[in-house]
Amino acid sequence: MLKPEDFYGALREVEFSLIDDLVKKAIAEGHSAPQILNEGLIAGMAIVGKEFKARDLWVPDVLLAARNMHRGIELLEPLFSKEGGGSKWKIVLGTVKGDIHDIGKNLVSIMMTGSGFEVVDLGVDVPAEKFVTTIKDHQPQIIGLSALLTTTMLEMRNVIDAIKGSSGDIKPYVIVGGAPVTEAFAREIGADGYGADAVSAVEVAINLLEKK
Ligand code: B12
Repeated sequence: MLKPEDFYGALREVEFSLIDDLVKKAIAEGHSAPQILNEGLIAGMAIVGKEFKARDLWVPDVLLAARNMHRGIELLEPLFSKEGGGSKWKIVLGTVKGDIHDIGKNLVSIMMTGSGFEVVDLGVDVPAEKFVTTIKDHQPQIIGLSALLTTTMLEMRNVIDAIKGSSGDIKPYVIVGGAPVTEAFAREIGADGYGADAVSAVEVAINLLEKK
């Protein structure tokens, strides 16, 4: 059993050595990458989130935890990625305008890549128009929008309206996610799919594409 408190401790460290050791040890002990991610890193980050909410931690602490989380994910990434094979589908991913949270989006990117998608990652704070121009340039089958704030989740509706209202011939499916987003909200704003985590993100995308 992995202990979330151990990962929490490593996420709070200034040095990378603790998170490196913990993730490498968990791999060596035979824990699977999804297990290390969910029971270790994400569970550890949930404690950081709780303390941040309770004001026991501050933005610099959370930034440090985010940096360490990225490091841990980097170590797991090779275990998720499949070798070879041309990409069958393309997804454009981005965190919407006003929002700079990217840990969840990056996990979705890793899982999509590992499942045979070519990923065009637009990063964070992405305006609606950027999604529209990228659809013209890259012709993806799926757009994935991420938002972590109750304020920026509303921006998802603008992006969906901009995509639907654009003049281009290509109208990709739009899937949405991020901690405050729900299935009901996704339906309300006209998204084609919602994923509660990175694994469901892939399942939702593939279900949409295969029903075509
Ligand atoms: C890390 C963090 C930060 C870091 C972000 C660093 C980074 N590079 O991402 C920093 C310090 C920068 C930050 C800043 C802020 N944050 Co912050 N942050 C968090 C924290 C602690 C963890 C988020 C996280 O990474 N979770 C782990 C990942 C793996 O989970 P996830 O993002 O939900 O992603 C999963 C799913 O949602 C899904 N998913 C995600 N994206 C997508 C996309 C698609 C298409 C699909 C299908 C699925 C999907 O799959 C992912 C993998 O399983 C949360 C607390 C929390 N409980 O969420 C607060 C939190 C989100 N932040 C919060 C706040 C308030 C802020 C600030 C406003 C603080 C401030 N006063 O400045 C700023 C806002 C900055 C901005 N404009 O965006 C609040 C939001 C409250 C609200 N109701 O809106 C939270 C909830 C903390 C709290 N409880 O108060 N934050």
